[in-house]
Amino acid sequence: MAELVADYVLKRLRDWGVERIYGYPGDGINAFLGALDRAERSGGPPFIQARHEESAAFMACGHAKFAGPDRIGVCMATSGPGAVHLLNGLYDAKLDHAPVLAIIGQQKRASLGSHYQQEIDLQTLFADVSEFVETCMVPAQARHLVDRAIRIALDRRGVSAIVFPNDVAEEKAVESPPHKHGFVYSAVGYRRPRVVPRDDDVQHAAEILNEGEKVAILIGQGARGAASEVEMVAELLGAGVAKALLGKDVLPDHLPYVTGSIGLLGTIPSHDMIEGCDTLLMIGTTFPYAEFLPKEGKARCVEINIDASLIGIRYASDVLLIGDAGETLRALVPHLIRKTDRAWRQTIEENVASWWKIVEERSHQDADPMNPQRVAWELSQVLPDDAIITADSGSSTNWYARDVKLKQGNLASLSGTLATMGPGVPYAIAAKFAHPERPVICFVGDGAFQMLGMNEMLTVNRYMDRWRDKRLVFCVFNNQDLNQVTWEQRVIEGDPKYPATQWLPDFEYARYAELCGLRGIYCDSGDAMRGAWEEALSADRPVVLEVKTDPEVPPLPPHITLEQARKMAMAMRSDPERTGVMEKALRGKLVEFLRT
Ligand SMILES: Cc1ncc(C[n+]2csc(CCOP(=O)(O)OP(=O)(O)O)c2C)c(N)n1
Ligand SMILES: [Mg+2]
Repeated sequence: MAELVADYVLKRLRDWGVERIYGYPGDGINAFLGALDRAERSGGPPFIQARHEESAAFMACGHAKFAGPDRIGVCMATSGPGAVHLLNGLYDAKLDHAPVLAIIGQQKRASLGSHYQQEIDLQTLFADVSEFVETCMVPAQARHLVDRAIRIALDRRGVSAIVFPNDVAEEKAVESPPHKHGFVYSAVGYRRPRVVPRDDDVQHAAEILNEGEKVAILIGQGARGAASEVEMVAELLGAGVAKALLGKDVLPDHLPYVTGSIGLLGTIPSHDMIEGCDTLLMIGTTFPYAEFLPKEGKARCVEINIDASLIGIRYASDVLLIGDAGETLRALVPHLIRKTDRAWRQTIEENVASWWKIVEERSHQDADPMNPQRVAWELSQVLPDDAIITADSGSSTNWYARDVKLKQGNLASLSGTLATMGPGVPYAIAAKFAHPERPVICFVGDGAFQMLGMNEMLTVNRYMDRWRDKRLVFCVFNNQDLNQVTWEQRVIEGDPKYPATQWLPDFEYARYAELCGLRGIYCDSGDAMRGAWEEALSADRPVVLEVKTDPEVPPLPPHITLEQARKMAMAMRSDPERTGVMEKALRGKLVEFLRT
């Protein structure tokens, strides 16, 4: 049989080093399904069937985040409904700057514009989410569309989408178009260029950093790969390092001057460092909440970002260094003078040490039946060095951000910018495919698990034989509540918890896991939590670790403003959980005051 466009596209993806395609079938991609079958005998890429196209897109995004620098995640869906389902996962990739290629089916060319079944204007639908979107109308287009889509997604760290009407995908491939006017010949390949700022700007940045007496560093995911340079600069400047959510795994939490997360999900030492600094060095971050940065004019600021569109957008920085983090810091180091007065750094280290004691004490406070912070704390005690951690969006994101103590070698991510519910489980599955020899741990709320995660346990069952090392743990926080929002209602709106919107149906997740052929472990006691983690991390198959946690333990921001306290008091007038909430909020805060 002659090679079809669909076969050719898969071959081109192989040439690009694409490892697998996450997706879900439909008649818009029928030609690809046959081609995937044939490709299995010639080296793939293999098709991994998710339970929902949104999950498939999250998996592609997870692949891009965990597989290594400049590796693209690929997802595939059918026309109409399949395409629409992909969108949220693709937006997650767009907003977190993860390179993803979406291959989407379309109805036959002749039917387009006729209000045909499953006909959606895909070019328009994907225009906003994509850096590059194009419809393949004739076979000779396929080669350059694949090449450009992947190169653009990698270079711009975003989403590319190619739409294939099914009848084009099943035509005979044209690998090398005729050498005639109107035809083009594209190439495979992408290597990220070195991007370094100008010498005089580096010099200017060094002057500002040398003049600072209290330097704070804030890193984001753009600092990934530059850990040793960040450490060197922090040492020279006598600075502490705070981490935006997506930068959590850039530096280990065991370093004494790493103050941890920042912002609403932040730590006290990060908050105090930013409040007290006179100079700020921001590296590869677009941390959104500018109110957690110094007041304008209060600190001088040097910022490094590889992307000019993402620099100078949160603080009126004095020097904007457009460049790769590692390269730029290496250029900066020879100009930096080691600070001889280490008092600022010492204060930061003391605050960090005292913070970890607060975290430990808060996590051990009684709750009914279990304090969710204990789940994170005990994980930190047994976390394998090579573990990959994913988190969903919810109250457990707080515990992930603040309480989990990452080690050198851990990888970790979540939906940092879209902050969508749903990606925790699919990210973990993609991480396991990308690194089958490493343990993978997912933090997910019961709401998110019910929304999308539960279904994917069937996917885990289907593919777990492919992973030699079976350690894959889905830690489900069963609090029967959309807890993060419940707390936002209380603290931001001053409204009591409204069970009609917030309460979740109870469900036995550990038993469900067994039904899915996985291991189910249930834990509702803080003292049993370490044992539960150890059991989960040594199981002979993937595990759902259901933790029954107390929704009344507040995911407190580092400092409550007067306004927040006022709103909270208002909410408490008629909150159904008023007694427990007041008591537990107060106890959590007391630990902090007793320490400081
Ligand atoms: C797709 C989507 N829908 C709604 C939200 C708003 N939201 C943010 S956190 C949250 C609660 C999540 O509940 P759950 O997964 O049970 O975690 P919990 O906060 O209870 O720990 C909601 C509804 C969102 N971020 N994404
Ligand atoms: Mg919940």
